[in-house]
Order: sequence, then structure tokens, then C-alpha cells
Amino acid sequence: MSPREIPTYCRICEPLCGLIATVEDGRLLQLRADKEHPLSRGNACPKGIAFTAVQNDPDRVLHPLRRTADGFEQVSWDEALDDIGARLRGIIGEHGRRSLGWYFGNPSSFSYSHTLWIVGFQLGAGLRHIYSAGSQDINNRFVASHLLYGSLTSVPVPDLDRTDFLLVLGANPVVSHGSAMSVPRIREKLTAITKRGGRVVVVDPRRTETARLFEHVGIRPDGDAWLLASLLQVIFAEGLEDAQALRRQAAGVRELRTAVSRFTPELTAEITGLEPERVRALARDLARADAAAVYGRTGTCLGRHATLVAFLIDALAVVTGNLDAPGGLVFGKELVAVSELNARLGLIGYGKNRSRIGDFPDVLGTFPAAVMAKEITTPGDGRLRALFTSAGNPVSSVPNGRELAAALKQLDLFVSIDLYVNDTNRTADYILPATTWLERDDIPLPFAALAPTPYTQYTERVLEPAGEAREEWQIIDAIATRIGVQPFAAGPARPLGRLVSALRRSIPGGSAARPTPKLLLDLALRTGPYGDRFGLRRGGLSLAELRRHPHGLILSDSIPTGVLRKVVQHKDRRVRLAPPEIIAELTTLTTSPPDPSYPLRVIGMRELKSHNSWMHNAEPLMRGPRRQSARIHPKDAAAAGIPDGTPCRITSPHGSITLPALCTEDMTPGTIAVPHGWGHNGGWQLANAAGGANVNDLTSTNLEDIERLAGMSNLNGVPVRIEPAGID
Ligand SMILES: Nc1nc2c(c(=O)[nH]1)N[C@H]1C(S)=C(S)[C@@H](COP(=O)(O)OP(=O)(O)OC[C@H]3O[C@@H](n4cnc5c(=O)[nH]c(N)nc54)[C@H](O)[C@@H]3O)O[C@H]1N2
Ligand SMILES: Nc1nc2c(c(=O)[nH]1)N[C@H]1C(S)=C(S)[C@@H](COP(=O)(O)OP(=O)(O)OC[C@H]3O[C@@H](n4cnc5c(=O)[nH]c(N)nc54)[C@H](O)[C@@H]3O)O[C@H]1N2
Ligand code: SF4
Ligand SMILES: [Mo]
Repeated sequence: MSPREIPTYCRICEPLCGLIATVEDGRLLQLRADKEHPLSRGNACPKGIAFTAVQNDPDRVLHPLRRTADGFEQVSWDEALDDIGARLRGIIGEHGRRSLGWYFGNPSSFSYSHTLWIVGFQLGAGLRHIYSAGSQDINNRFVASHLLYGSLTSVPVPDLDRTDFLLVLGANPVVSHGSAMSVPRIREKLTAITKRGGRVVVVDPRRTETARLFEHVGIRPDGDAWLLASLLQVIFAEGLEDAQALRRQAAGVRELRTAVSRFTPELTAEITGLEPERVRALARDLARADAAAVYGRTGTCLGRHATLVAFLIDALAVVTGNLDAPGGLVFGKELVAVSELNARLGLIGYGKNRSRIGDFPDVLGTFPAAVMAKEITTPGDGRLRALFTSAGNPVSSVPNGRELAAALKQLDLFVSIDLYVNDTNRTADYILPATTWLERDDIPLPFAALAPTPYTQYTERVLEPAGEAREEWQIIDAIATRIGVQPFAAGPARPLGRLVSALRRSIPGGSAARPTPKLLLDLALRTGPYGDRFGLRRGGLSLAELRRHPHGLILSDSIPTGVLRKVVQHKDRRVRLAPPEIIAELTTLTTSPPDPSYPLRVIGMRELKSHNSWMHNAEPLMRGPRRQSARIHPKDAAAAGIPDGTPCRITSPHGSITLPALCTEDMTPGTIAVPHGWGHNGGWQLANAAGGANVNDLTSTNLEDIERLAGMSNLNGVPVRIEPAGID
């Protein structure tokens, strides 16, 4: 058969670039950028193209694996699932369902069926121990939205096409391609702002690839709360706030104004490392711009005040009249009314439960992954005894990887659903092979509301599952069946459960047939904000309609503004600028004096050819050869006696790693940047050979190092010292 060219889209990161897959005899020959995609228009990055190497990787797990005394052995699906089911029933019999847990990692958010069935299983089984990559990534953003708008999942995005002034904090979109916003060709979008006479200002301790293209403000790590408070202080003190917008939209203005009044740029200069006059000028320019947007990403999420920082970012937009306004921060419309359904049924929220260890509030039903190890090792009622991980590599991605790796060995049962034997599941009892994104149908549900140009795309599977790989939802369903659980069938989810059962009865094949995610998707799309209402609304969405647009579909030219009263769920429909949690933190905000034994700070960074921990086995990305290194300012390296390119030992109060030093004036002095996700010892040969170290050996799971409001891990600004290391 001659090769077929099939349009689909990339599900590695958030622009979701359109791709064309060339498939011959059921095998993927290549991936290339789709010129007909309405937004990415022939653009894709090296990772998307190199996914062919992941798809065809000889190291991929293609059959269920069971751990034996000397390595993994291949077993049949029935054998694996029956044994897992029996062991789970035993554990539940003795300790209850609360001893079961799940950690789902970053790639799960790119699969609607995977996430839907995890939530269904969680609610149906009444599971408590749910963890995700969110507490290393974005949960602070959700909690900030909860406090401001009364709606966890309402995250505003910068209206890039219409803004005159974009203030970026702790993000490097030229390399990461944008996150918590879904924007293909982001570099072009950013440069268009300056081309039309606007400004882009990048606040980052490293002169990043993005900062180089625009204006750079070299802040000290973790200085963002102080900088933002100072910007607000200047704006209020100089009467630059948009009083009209505040009267219309906000509550608590006076309290916020009082709380920030002590943060003059002079007071915060030492902590931020920024000249007071520069901060004043920034505040004035931002306030006076016709349309300004403020955007923060992981550099603002992984410090010690993550929720406060996310809160102040939006507060700055509100105070300058840039919330829900063209060119400011705007609220996209969901494809499927998840937030509304969730709010109505009260399925998952914030602080409905508290963690057994550390008493942290749950965020969307998940607890901080940083307490997972202690939940396993601490005896007592509710101890975590059986853990599933899917699409996650937490030993590499959560703080104190070594502690977690040791804790996992104490589990009664550990099952992982993955593409690889990774650095976490290498000690699992079972590894169950998942399909890749080319082997499943999909639609990027959570990202539609995050696209400044709203669009969507539905794709059928491009390839049949390799080997015995199965989709995650099928695996979850099979496990749920074996312990007598029906997804969504208990607690506040019961109405949904009833719907699922009704659907099941309506499916030809009778009550034995289980509803599929695809069936629910079609129903949710058709009844959703863009839906066709089963023919009542012409041109509305349904799966059938989306199939008619295989290259994707633009839903509107821009996000409509003037929607705030619909978004805000507080009774008075006003944005709350002074919730007590935030005012309390602002009032007590202090820094502890630096410990002279650890005078430097480590922060993270992303690399164009890495994707978190899991693409280091893709040969096209590893040519060079590539290695992980620590970026250090030449002055800091010289002071420590470390010549460029030589091994450097980085030591924190929690651990030590050794990496080659890469001296660069891009770093602000005192700060070291190290990418995470290296130092492999799984079943991926090339990744193992690439060397490097797990930077999360330096980070902490001590309860006082976990951010209180959202349970965020502290992964940026970790105190360290450096010294020359012998070759090891
Ligand atoms: N120090 C430090 N640590 C960090 C960060 C940082 O900046 N600094 N960043 C944090 C952030 S933002 C994130 S999102 C986390 C990521 O942390 P995790 O989500 O825990 O880990 P990943 O590295 O994304 O690993 C994903 C795993 O999923 C597998 N996989 C890939 N595709 C699929 C699929 O379709 N199905 C299944 N079942 N498996 C799949 C891969 O093989 C891999 O094992 O790391 C966090 N950790
Ligand atoms: N190529 C590539 N793309 C990716 C990923 C990848 O691994 N590789 N990962 C994806 C994932 S999971 C995510 S969440 C996104 C993340 O997207 P981004 O957040 O844009 O990614 P980073 O490059 O980590 O950018 C964070 C920036 O914050 C800076 N920073 C660190 N500490 C501080 C601080 O205290 N204050 C301030 N102001 N800045 C600070 C760092 O120097 C860094 O430049 O990227 C996604 N895209
Ligand atoms: S930027 Fe690269 S990895 Fe991200 S969606 Fe596009 S092609 Fe895929
Ligand atoms: Mo992430």
C-alpha cells in the first residue's frame, strides 16, 4: 500500500501544532508540520517532529510487564489485570478504599479520555490519595482564580493580538512555546507586539531566549511577590489606577491598597535586586498603556509565595483596568461546560478535603505530590498502600526524588501505565503499556478556553495501538470493574453516574456495553457552549461537525470581552481583591536572611529539545551529543574556582548533584539554572547514557517548604552552594 498522509495534531505541549502523519502499512514513517492548520500554518518544533522516534522506539513498553526477583517479565493483560484486581480487593478489604491512590502526570492533560476516566474512577471509588503534576506546575494559578473569581478553572489569558504592553514574569515562551495559553507560532505573536509599537518586558533571573528578543528585567529568584506589590504600591500612590474599572468590577480595593502601601520600590529593592526608579517607570508605563496584559508561568509558580504571586498578577490587571478588556487579560469560553457542571454538582473544588500529612487543602481533588512519599511511609489510618501512576515520572519531577523512590518500595502494590520503564516505575509491580497520542482519538478540551484565538481540532487515531498497548481509560475501566466500581457512580457525581448508566442502557448491545469517553464527549460538545444542541443550533459543534474539519477549526477571531459577571461566581459578581488569605500573607511577607552556607539559588529552565523527563530517548533530539549542565554567572564560577565546562558540585540542605558548569553572563549573579528531568535509570537506553542528574535531589518535601495555599512544591530559588568536583 502506498503511504497515507493523515492530518492530526501534536499533544506534547500546549500550542497543539497541526501535524501530518505519513503512515505506511500501519507504521509511522514521519511527522511534519501541517500547512493547512488554520493557526500553526506549517509550524512545528523539533520535539513534535521527533515524536516519530518515540512512536517507533524499540525501548517502548508494548506488553504488560510484571516485576520478578530479576527484572520484568511479559504477562498477558488478563493475568496482569486479574492479579492487580485480586490484590486491590485484598488491600481494600483490610484497609479500605482510602488506602488506594493515583498520581497522573503532565501528558495526561493532553488526553480527554484519560483525565475523564481518572476523575470518574476517583469519584466512583471515593479515592482520597489523588496527586498530579499540578502541584509542581499550576495549582497556585487555580487557587488564585478561586480567591479572585470564585471559580478555580477560570484562568484568564493575555489577549496577545490586541495588547500594547505585555509583562511576562517567569516564563520563556520562545522555548516552552507558551503554557496556560494555547498559542501556535508564539514567537511571531510576541514580536508582532513590538512591531506594532508595543512593548514586551520579561522579568526573569536569566536573560532567556525570550528576554533577548525584548526587554529584560533581571529579578532575583522569588522576588516576584515583592515586585508585584511594589508595582501596585506605585500605581495606587500616584493615582494611576483605573478607578472606573475598579468601581465596576472589584471589591476590596481599599484593603489591597493598604496592604501594598508599605512595599515601596525602595523597600523591595534588596529582595528583587531591581533599581527603584526602574520599578516606578515600569508601573507607570504599564498603567498608562492603552491595553496591557500581565502573564506569569512556572517561574512564578514554583517559589515560596506561588498563590500570592498568581493572585497579584491578575490584581495588577484589574487595578489598571485591563481585566476582561481587549488587549488585556481575557476569559476564554470552554468547549464543554466543565466548570459549570463542576460548580453545580460540586464534584471537585478547593479545600473540600485536607491531606492526612501536613493538613493541606485539596486543589481540584488533588493533594500536593510533595507529601506522597510521607503518605506512603507514615503509619496510621488512611495510609497510602496501593499506588497507580499514569503518564508520570514523579521520582524525577517532584521534590526529593530519592525519598519518593525509597517510599515506593514500601507500597503493597504499585502499578504504572506508561510508554516506558521510567525512573519511577522501574520498581513497580506492574507496568501496563499505554497507547501514544497517535494511537488514540482526541480533542484538546482544557486548552480551548486558553487560546486567545479560540480554536479546536478533533482527531481519530492515526495508528492502531502498537503491540498490546491500550488506552488509559480502557485500563482504568478494566481495573474499576475488577473492584466493583463504576466511574462517576457515587457521591456528588451520582447524577453523572445515572446519565452514564442511562447511556449504557441506550447503547445497542444492552447493559453489558459500557459507555465510552467518545460517546460522552459528543454529548458534552453538543450541549456545550458551542454545541449544535442536537440540530437546534445551526453550525454548532458535534463530533460529526469536527470531523468535517480535519485540520482544525477557528471558533472565533478573538475572545469576547465583557463576560466578567458570568465568570465570577462570588455572590456579588465582583472580583475579590482582598481575600483574608492574601491580605494575611501580604501583611506578614518577609524573607529570612540567606544562610551563609548556601549563598546561591537554583532555578529551573526548559530546553528546546527536551520535554520534562521523557524525550531523552528520541535520537533526533539527542544528537550533538547533548548533556545537562548548570548555567552559572562567570563571577560566581570564578569565586568558587570552577572553570567553564568543568564538573561542579551543587549542594543544598537536602542533597547534592554534580554537573558540568556552563558559564554565561545570561545569569544574574547569585543564581544558577539547571533543567529538570535528567539523570535517568529506566529502560530507555539512550536517555540513561545521556547522563546528568536529578535536580530534584536538591529540593525539599519538608512541610514548611510546601506552599500553604495550593500545596505548591518549592522548585525555584532553592538555596545552594557550589564547589569544584572531581570527574565522577
Ligand atoms: N525541579 C523542577 N522540577 C519540575 C519542574 C521544574 O521546572 N523544575 N517542572 C514541573 C512541571 S511544570 C511538570 S508538568 C512536571 C512533569 O512531571 P511528570 O508529569 O511527573 O513527568 P514527565 O516528565 O512529564 O513524564 C511523563 C511520563 O509519561 C509518559 N508518557 C508520555 N506520553 C504518555 C501517554 O500518552 N500515556 C501514558 N500513559 N504515558 C505517557 C512518559 O514516558 C513519562 O514517563 O515536572 C515538574 N518538575
Ligand atoms: N521545549 C520544552 N517546552 C516545554 C516543556 C519542556 O520541558 N521543554 N515543558 C512544558 C511544561 S510541562 C510547562 S509547565 C511549560 C512551562 O513553560 P515556561 O514556564 O515558559 O517554561 P520555563 O522555560 O521553565 O520558564 C520559566 C522561567 O522562569 C524563570 N524563573 C525561575 N525562577 C524565577 C523566579 O523566581 N522569578 C521569575 N520571574 N522567573 C523565574 C526561569 O529562568 C525560566 O526562564 O513548558 C512546556 N513546554
Ligand atoms: S511546539 Fe512542538 S511539541 Fe509543542 S505542540 Fe508544537 S510541535 Fe508539538
Ligand atoms: Mo508543566
